[in-house]
Amino acid sequence: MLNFTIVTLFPAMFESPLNHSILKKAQEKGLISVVLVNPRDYTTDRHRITDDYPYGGGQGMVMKPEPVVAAIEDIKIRMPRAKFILLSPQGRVFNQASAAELAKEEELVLICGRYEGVDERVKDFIDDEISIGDYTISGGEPAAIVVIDAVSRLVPGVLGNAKSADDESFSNGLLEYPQYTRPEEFRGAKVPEALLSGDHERIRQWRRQMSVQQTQKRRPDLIGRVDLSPEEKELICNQRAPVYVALLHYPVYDKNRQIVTTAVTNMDIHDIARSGRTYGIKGFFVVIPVKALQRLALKIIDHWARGYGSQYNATRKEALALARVKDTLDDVLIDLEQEYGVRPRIVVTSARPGGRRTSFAQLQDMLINTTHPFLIILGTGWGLTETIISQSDYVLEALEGWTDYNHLSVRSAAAIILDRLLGR
Ligand code: 9D3
Repeated sequence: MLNFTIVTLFPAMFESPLNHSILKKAQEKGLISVVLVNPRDYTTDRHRITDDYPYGGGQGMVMKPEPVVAAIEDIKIRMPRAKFILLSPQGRVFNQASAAELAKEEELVLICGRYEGVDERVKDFIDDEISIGDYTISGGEPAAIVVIDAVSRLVPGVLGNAKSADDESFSNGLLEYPQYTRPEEFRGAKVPEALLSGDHERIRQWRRQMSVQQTQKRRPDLIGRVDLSPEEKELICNQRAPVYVALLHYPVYDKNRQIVTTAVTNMDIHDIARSGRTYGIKGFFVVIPVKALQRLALKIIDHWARGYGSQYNATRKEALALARVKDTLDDVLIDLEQEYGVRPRIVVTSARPGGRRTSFAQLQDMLINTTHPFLIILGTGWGLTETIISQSDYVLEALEGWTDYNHLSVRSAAAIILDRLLGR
């Protein structure tokens, strides 16, 4: 049994939502109960005033503390164990886990704010503050209804046994699979064949695959927290754009903004290859026009990918097998164009401020919704030249801490960029 007490200036707003369907039945069965309390009944002035002007000026009105705190204190006498929750845009965002926490309580008091908010000192009389999401609604009442609905569903007996089990199976963190009912064909759109097969194992697999695919496509923010099988992870990897990384040793700036060629380093090649393999990139190009340095790069790669080192360390072999050496960026583009039949989208990184930047979130979205190849170009030395940057399709936002020091090594930057774009 869970009792909700709602503190609201507009009790009538709750009449209809509480008197339909599941919430109505839950009350009839005595599994939940709802009591409405109006702070206006706790005013002491002739006009029963509940709001006032904000100190310091500004738009609108603020809920006065006296009536709402009087209501809270009165409720507390009757229900000493109740949990007091203020619904407000400043609260922590409500989700299924918060609903599950609240469903363990016996007495919940939901306080609905109105106007531009409640006097800050009311917060000394509450246990928690909840928002239902990042958008503006006119008051706490619709939010309280959302909380009551989500919490009540988790009270034992409110849903039928079958339905609860059903809900349970979807709290696996994935979006639900697509549902179909009759007719078998509607305006030319057929029900997927797997669902008509009668083969329960096949139906289960189809539903799971659709759940994973839908979640990856529409809610990439959720997919990282889900336990996936190796096959499911591979499905996700193969669904997104093929990503390549190029480490450019020419043309790049030196300290004095002169265009130079930088030296190949053992550690950059190893570490970027290993990061690349970890995050599932398709290839890693080391771009260096100087023949002697090319030979050095090839020697490092071949030793580990094909030579003695490949027998000595199999995981290193797997990473360095991604690496290829190229004379110029154009050679990389020609290679990829040959493989995919289209010019790859070019992404550059630049530590220098200014210009139009693509955010990591934007680029992450682009990688999910396309099969077009992407090439991320990393500069060595003091960074990529303006000419290279002007050839790119996207300039990624700079990596920044909260200090004015910004000297990441290219291999550290590579790891951070790959994690943000391709990490779970
Ligand atoms: C101009 C600043 N606004 C704050 C974001 C003022 C304001 C707008 C709307 C102050 C209060 C409200 C009323 N909203 C709620 O009381 C509320 C709410 C919400 O607006 N969004 C998400 N969850 C909630 S819970 C309560």
